[in-house]
Amino acid sequence: TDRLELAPGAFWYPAAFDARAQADLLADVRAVLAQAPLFTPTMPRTGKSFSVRMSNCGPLGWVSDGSGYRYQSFHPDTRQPWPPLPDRLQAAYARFGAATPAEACLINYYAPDARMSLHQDRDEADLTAPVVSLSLGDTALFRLGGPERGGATQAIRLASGDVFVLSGPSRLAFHGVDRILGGSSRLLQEGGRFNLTLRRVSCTG
Ligand code: MD3
Ligand code: FE
Repeated sequence: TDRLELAPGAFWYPAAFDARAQADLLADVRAVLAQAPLFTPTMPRTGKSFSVRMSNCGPLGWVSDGSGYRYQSFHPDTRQPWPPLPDRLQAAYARFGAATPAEACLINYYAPDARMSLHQDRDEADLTAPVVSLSLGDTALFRLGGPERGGATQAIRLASGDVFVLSGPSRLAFHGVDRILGGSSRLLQEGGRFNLTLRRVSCTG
């Protein structure tokens, strides 16, 4: 698998998963969503809805609502525990460099008009473990910055089957999704894009 280091600790693996592997990963996503449907997160304080819809699997899941951002063990709407993390996703986390098991897989769904503004991921107690991101469906115009808001950024097209790994000095890099290239993939019959991020949350691995 090709590996491009875009910044220290930020690795892009274009086409890491072939069409068959993408279909298998998508089947895992569909099975999770049958148990834990996509929810619409809202911003702390303002209550404004995200354009991205989300779900999770694994012991912990990331949520956002009027009270803040956090990891919790249950779905914010159904109040049911998150479904288990599928073996194939746990294997992907190990394959792309993690030394401890993932505790959370955040599933982001982008309709073609969804985006995600520039942010840092810092709700995890363990900031030493990598975040491993898998893209399925339409291509995203992803933006990677540095550790400070307002610094230089680079734009990357993340396509279906691509993997992105954030570790070490890039773990606290600013990043976001400028837009989705609607109709760029036929993997999802409904269109749009799934992004899966596999994460360690707690420090006791
Ligand atoms: C850089 N997701 O879920 S994935 C997120 O495409 C998130 O859905 C985007 O940002 C998406 O928080 C980007 C690539 C990614 C994931 C985590 C990172 C880049 C990152 C953590 C630190 C720095
Ligand atoms: Fe993020």
